[in-house]
Amino acid sequence: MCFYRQVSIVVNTVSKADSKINKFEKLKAEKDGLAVKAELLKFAEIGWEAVDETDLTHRLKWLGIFFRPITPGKFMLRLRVPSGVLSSQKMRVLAEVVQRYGDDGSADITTRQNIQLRGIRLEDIPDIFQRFEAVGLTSIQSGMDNVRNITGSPVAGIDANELIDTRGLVRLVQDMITGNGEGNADFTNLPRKFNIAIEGGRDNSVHAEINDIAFVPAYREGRLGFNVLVGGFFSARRCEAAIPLHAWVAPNEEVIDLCRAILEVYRDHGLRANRQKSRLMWLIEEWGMERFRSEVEQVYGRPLPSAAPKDEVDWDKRDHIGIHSQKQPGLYFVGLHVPVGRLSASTMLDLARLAEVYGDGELRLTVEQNVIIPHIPESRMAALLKEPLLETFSIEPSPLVRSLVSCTGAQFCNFALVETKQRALALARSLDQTLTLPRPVRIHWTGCPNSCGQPQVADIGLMGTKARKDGKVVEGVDIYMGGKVGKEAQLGTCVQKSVPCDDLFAVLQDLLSTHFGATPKVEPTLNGSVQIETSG
Ligand code: SRM
Ligand code: SF4
Repeated sequence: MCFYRQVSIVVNTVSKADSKINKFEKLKAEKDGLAVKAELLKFAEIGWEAVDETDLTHRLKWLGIFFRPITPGKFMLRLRVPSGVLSSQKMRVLAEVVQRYGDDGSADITTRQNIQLRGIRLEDIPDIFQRFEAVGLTSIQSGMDNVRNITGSPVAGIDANELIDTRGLVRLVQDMITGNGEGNADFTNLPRKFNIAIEGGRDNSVHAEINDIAFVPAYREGRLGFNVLVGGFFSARRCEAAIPLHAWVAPNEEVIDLCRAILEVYRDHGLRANRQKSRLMWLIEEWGMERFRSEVEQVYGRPLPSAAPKDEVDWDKRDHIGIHSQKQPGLYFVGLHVPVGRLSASTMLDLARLAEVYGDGELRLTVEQNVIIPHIPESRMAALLKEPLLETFSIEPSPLVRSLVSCTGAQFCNFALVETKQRALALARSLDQTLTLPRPVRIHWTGCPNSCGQPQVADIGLMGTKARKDGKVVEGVDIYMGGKVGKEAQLGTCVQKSVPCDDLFAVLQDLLSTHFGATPKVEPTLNGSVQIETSG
């Protein structure tokens, strides 16, 4: 498999459903995004400043290469990590890639249990891609109008209570969509981005319902397979949970065929005039579910069995932090908390080492931006727990830090209206110092209404916006509440608008006390009396 192999580019026909097309449709029609694959060596030679602007800022995203206007010349590279499963060998390669950029090099675990590298220089990409290929890593089709990293339970294959081990299926669906990582021009011109989740556990640990296609485990006539949901998405304009396709598929090639059929229907008929109305749900609504299902069935080439009467998602969601026994007797998985998903070269190298020394060399990423080390024998546990990395990536973080999720925010993302990661962490730590919580409260930060940090699935979601304070425009948030995950999942809604970030400590203290039973921490003083901590 040579990365520089020329792929045949098919410019897909623009939807017949609407004649007007937007500027993104034009740029795709002029030249398919995947075409830049054959030009990488040239780009590396001429330098990013000389690359055609549309190639630089848009088409390179088809290869997972993101120009960052905030740090010009230092690119972000978005991988694909199906089900979040990563070998230590792959982690080491990723670490070595960012290591060469010193302080500019870092990585983030994303809300799609994926990895993004930072500080990357365009001139290094051909070499980086060769190193990726050698260990089976790919970043292909991970941005723009492509299918994003496909999520699955992070404890697939090791969870004693799992129903279906979805790792193989997730991998096969990725291979189908990406042409085994080489690039597949059949699916490089979708009307918009597209998300797929295949859940095999009882707790819906990947928020399947917020994906364009979601497979959730369900028994039909005594046979275990998946009920299928479609059309879930978040966008600045609108957020919807996925709705039933009224179909059931067996956990085999039917999943791959159905994904292909839905993608083809979406590619050929999805709405392309208005980018704010291009996600799959808009097509489903325009057609109605009956027609959508029947069009999918035609491409699928056989009748789709009706859905099972109920699905098997009947647990509350778990966060996987801490020590858990595996279904394999005598083995454990340990969930390490990675504060807001941020990794450095040295922590990545350390993770790779720990996976090899204590486990079998495997790592798993979660949509909460954390890491799991599986396959640890009981006899190795005590030594693992003494490793210095566990002081940074704790197995028992304080309650609010534990459940914290944050999107990239203003440090690297030019859509951001606020800085997120550092602020999120500082605030959660301060609140943890002053409050006692009877149960974990999941706080998700997202820097703008695009909702990459999924504030709508959180107990408390904070979405960056502009606010006013003392007559000045300042960084602020809209506050979401009521997001429920796992069984009976539901999306949270906005309860308070434009709260200045500087006021958030007090506002969150109040929300946590009123809605989540938080009480002030009582600190003993030197003279033996008690004092109540009220600020942090
Ligand atoms: Fe996202 C665009 C980061 C998950 C909805 N997202 C972006 C861009 C590419 C914008 C840009 O070019 O700067 C951000 C890159 C910033 C950077 O430098 O990191 C970005 N999105 C992320 C990540 C890294 C957030 C994180 O910190 O984890 C996540 C990467 C996932 C991955 O591995 O592929 C990420 N983005 C999501 C999710 C959550 C999910 O998939 O579960 C959503 C909402 C769900 C959905 O898409 O339905 C999400 N991102 C968006 C949108 C709004 C899409 C829409 O239909 O309008 C945009 C803007 C766009 O596509 O036009 C966007
Ligand atoms: Fe950027 Fe907005 Fe997504 Fe955060 S939510 S990563 S600020 S696009």
